[in-house]
Amino acid sequence: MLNGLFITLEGIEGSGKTSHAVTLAERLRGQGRTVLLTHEPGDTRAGQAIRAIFLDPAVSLQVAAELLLVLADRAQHVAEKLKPALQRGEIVISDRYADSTTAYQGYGRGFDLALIGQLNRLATDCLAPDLTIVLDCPVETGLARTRLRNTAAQGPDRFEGADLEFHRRVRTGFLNVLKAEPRRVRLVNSDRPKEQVFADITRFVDELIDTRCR
Ligand code: Z5A
Repeated sequence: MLNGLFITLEGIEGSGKTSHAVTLAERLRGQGRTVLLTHEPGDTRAGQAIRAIFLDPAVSLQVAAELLLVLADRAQHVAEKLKPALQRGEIVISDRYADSTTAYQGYGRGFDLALIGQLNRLATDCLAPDLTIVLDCPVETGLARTRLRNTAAQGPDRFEGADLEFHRRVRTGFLNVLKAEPRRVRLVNSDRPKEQVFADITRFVDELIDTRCR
């Protein structure tokens, strides 16, 4: 039995998922709640090895191989981290999850969406988030933010190096996920100051907690 709450943050690169996931976890912990802050790909031992191959632009990957790698990471993540934390009654915040596969490998790479849906059900063992927040901004804004960060650290990964059209298709993918599941998925405009973005995120999370704790 899963007693916890499962929240995912999704969106294009540089939309602010990681920053806001950290701030959200801090806020909830400050309220005395137990929170697992996690991410995909790469938050298990197997996942770290998968992530290294998955993101390395020097490693040539067929689209099917890219898809199967990220699904393998997810299957391990669900079994090792997500389900145990939810069974313990914790709040789980995952920086990316199954909707990223729909957006990147489906809309971005053009892989069959129905098949991705089936494979996602296999990889997740049918574990769906209680709430998904899609942080949305123009791709130019998101990529400019990540480029700023990359110059100081390292070069672009497999996805950051893709062309603008790819990133636009990914953004459309996330917006279509929202249209398909408006009860689970909420949109937040992240092309605004961080404080305003975070205020919207907390409103949706507080609504979820209020509904569940009633
Ligand atoms: N991928 C996939 O293809 N299929 C899948 O199923 C899954 C993933 C699960 C993982 O990369 C890659 O894997 C990802 C998709 C693919 N593509 N790429 N690259 P990752 O984990 O390394 O990175 P990411 O998930 O794309 O996140 P990111 O690039 O770190 O972006 P972010 O988390 O959305 O943004 P951030 O780190 O919070 O912010 C980036 C910078 O912008 C940072 O300096 C912030 O301080 C700044 N920022 C954030 N918000 C604002 C606002 N509102 N104003 C100004 N500045 C801001």
